[in-house]
This record gives sequence, structure tokens and C-alpha cells, in this order.
Amino acid sequence: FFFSSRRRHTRLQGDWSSDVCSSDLKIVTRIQILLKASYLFSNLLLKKKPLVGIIMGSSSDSKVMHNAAKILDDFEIAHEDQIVSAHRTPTRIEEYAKYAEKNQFRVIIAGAGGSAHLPGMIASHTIIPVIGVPIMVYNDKSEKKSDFKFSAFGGMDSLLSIVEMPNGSPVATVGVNKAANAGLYAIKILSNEFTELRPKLKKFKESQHNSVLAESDELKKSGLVKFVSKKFK
Ligand code: RP5
Repeated sequence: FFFSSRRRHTRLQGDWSSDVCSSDLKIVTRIQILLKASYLFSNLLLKKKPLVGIIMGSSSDSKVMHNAAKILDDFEIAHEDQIVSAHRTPTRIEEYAKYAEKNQFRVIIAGAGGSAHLPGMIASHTIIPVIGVPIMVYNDKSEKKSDFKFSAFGGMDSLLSIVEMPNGSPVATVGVNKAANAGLYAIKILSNEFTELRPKLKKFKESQHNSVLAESDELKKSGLVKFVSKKFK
């Protein structure tokens, strides 16, 4: 449409100024429509097409990993969740990496416990950024709490397995069981491309700030002893 407006200028040389104004306005309107359409399109894309892949080594990890899903849901970002075990389904690692690239995932969040090879192995197979979640609690499939087993090294095993990747194949690693942070970091990565996420992230920060202020006010009013007995009753 830039070309057609220029042609019109050449034709109507007598009434140049008014034509410039009206055609400029048309261009501005068209740009606004295009911007609006691209905004709506990218919003729809984020909501409908999973651009984040969440994977975990075992169903035992789902209790921790669902926190990544929760925050993505809060921001209305579609994600696809699967179990891919580095040790029990090793061939699926390469398959999944290819699948993620074919489906144009922008980020992969991979959580695993114990000898946690999943995030690193996925990162070795793809150029998609991988966020690793070291998981401490595992074998908690039983209903009885007393049957729960915990990682022998309290999550340090998976933390080091994930974070200590050799040069050339990085995994951005969050704290032990901090799947929510992985979700949030994925949103920050997406916000480089989907800029409409930026005001939402700013709002999220603001609400964090405000909730701390509200708690601080309450603490100041009631005093530490009353505050604690109310908060942890
Ligand atoms: C890891 O082994 C998984 O990521 C999980 O955290 C841990 C235990 O898995 P289950 O034995 O409970 O299936 O591969």
C-alpha cells in the first residue's frame, strides 16, 4: 500500500497538501489495523498453540512440575506436557527433541530427580533453550505419607546433574523443586518475541511488590508475635 499512495501523490500534484494528509491518515489507519491484527494473532497463537514443552522423567515429578504449568496457565500460554525418561525411554530423548523442533517450541522445561540426565540430554539434541528443574521429592506415588521416599542427597544430586553441563550444551537451571520459576523464566523468554507479555510480567512484579507491602503493614500493626500466631496457626 505504500506504493499505491505514492502513485496518487504524483497524479494529484495540484492538491498535494490535502492529499498527503488524507493518504497519510490512510497509511496510519492501515498500520494500526495491521498492528491490531498481528497483536490478536500472536495472542491467539500463545493461547492455542503450545510453544512451551514441559517434560519430566517420571509421573512422580508431576507434583513439582505442575507448578510450571500453573504459571503458564495464569498467563494464558499454551503448553504441552509429557513424560520422557532419560533412563527408561532413552530413545525418546532424540525423538522428543526432533518433535519439539518440528512443532516450533520456543522453550523446553525439563524436570528430573536423582541422576537427572533428562534436561542435559534434551539440550544436547536441540537448539531450543532448555530450562532444567532439579527435583528433590520422588517415589511419592503412594497415598500413605509414611511410604514417601526422598532423594538420598536432598535434591543436590539432581541439581548438580542438571547445572553442571559441559561447555557447549547449556541448561538454564532453577533451584531445587522451583518449577514455578522455570515457568516464569519461560514466559520471560517468550516475551522477547511476544511483546504483549511484557506488561503482564510487569503487572505480576507489581502484585508481588504490593503483597509484600500489605503483609508488612499487617505485621507492623499486629506486632511480630500476633502476626506469627495468626499466620502459622
Ligand atoms: C528420575 O527418577 C525421575 O525424574 C524421578 O524424579 C526419579 C524417580 O522416578 P520413579 O522411580 O518415581 O518413577 O528419573
